[in-house]
Amino acid sequence: TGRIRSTSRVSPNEISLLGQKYNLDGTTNVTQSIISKLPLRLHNQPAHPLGILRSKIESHFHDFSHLSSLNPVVTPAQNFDSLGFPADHPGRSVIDSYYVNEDYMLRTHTSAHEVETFAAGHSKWLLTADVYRRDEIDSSHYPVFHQMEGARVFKTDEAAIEQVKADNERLSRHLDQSNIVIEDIPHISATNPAQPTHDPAHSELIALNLKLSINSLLLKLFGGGSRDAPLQVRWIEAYFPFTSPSFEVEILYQGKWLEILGCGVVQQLTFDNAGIPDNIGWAFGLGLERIAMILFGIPDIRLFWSTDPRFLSQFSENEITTFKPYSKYPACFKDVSFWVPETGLHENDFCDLVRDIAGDLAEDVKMIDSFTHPKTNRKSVCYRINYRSMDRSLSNEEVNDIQEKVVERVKDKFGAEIR
Ligand code: FA5
Ligand code: MG
Repeated sequence: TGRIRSTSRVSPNEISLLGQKYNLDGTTNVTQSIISKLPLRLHNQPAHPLGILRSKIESHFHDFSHLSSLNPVVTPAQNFDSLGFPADHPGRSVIDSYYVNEDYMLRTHTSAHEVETFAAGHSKWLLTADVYRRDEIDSSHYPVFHQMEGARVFKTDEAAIEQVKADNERLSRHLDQSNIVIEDIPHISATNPAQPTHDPAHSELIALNLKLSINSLLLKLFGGGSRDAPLQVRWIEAYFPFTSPSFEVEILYQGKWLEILGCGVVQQLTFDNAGIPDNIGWAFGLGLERIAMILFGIPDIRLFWSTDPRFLSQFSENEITTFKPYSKYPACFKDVSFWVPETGLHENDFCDLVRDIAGDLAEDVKMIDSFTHPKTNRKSVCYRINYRSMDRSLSNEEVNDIQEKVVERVKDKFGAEIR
């Protein structure tokens, strides 16, 4: 199927990731450009926007355990099964996730570490990590991004429940005094139910504790606004296999609602798998890039990976400052049209191929045309690739060279016929 195309093979059948060797097989779809990101851990750089944001969130949840640097190579059991994902969940496919081989993959979310973190005895914790998803190419999508998982567990005895109530009152008082407008939904409902093993009243208290904790974090990050322009937060019903009830949170930014995180009341299965069945609690997972792009005014997600001093020198530890864009270098558009092979060629496969060859020089990939021949039933597509460096001017020869390689690879790896 042409899925094995890593160039960092130690030997034809082996690959080394963070010092550990793995066998390759028919499932392997990690590319060299992805592998090169594994050691970078941007969230550990204190003067990088992602590191600054991470510290800011950690200082808000100052009495939580602050964890990071866990190995991104996990088992599908950790990433999916331990959290109750169904066997046929689309996220498991090689279309959406990066596999090292049949038995190992790159985590697609920080929730992959929930069970082990609860099992280690942490009852209030934050965990920051790089996560990997096969995706399209544009200014807000990158196949590696950073998430922060946060969770809190409570015992279910009377005294513990009283503590949740007290904590809820304390958090409510703080929020009542702030310029924040919250569009709320019921904590539990017929379509977003409490779990069968939970006392619905307990589930409501935990969901409220979650909402108050998140709302106060957002207030800390985005400020209270003014009386005329308060921070606007919206809670939406969501679905995750590993929480119920589940929510997504959006904030209003420049006239648009922007998804910040997913969260909910942790499924009993997670606690059972962690060996702490007699607990109830909440968890959230937020995307650091999304928030950092707003807070620092960073216009393109590729900039987080820049080592250009004109980018990095603009930031310092513990300070949220507005990014001043330096002049953009010219863009160069190249089109490629081909007949899609009978075995198919997913857009994610094409984007990965482009990234593997062009790296961060590919700013945007768009399908600009697609049609099916009425007689032969063959499908033809045309992709437009926008090449642009963030650090320098690209020469015509260089771009032509890259484009030629892309065309060759589409032919060789996928057997596509160029038009
Ligand atoms: C999750 O990943 C869940 N694990 C979150 C969760 C944790 C739910 C704990 C319940 C309990 P989701 O795929 O929606 O959910 O991603 C969570 C957040 O990551 C999003 O809200 C967004 O902020 C960020 N995110 C998702 N995809 C991308 C992307 N391609 N680029 C940048 N940020 C992204
Ligand atoms: Mg989502």
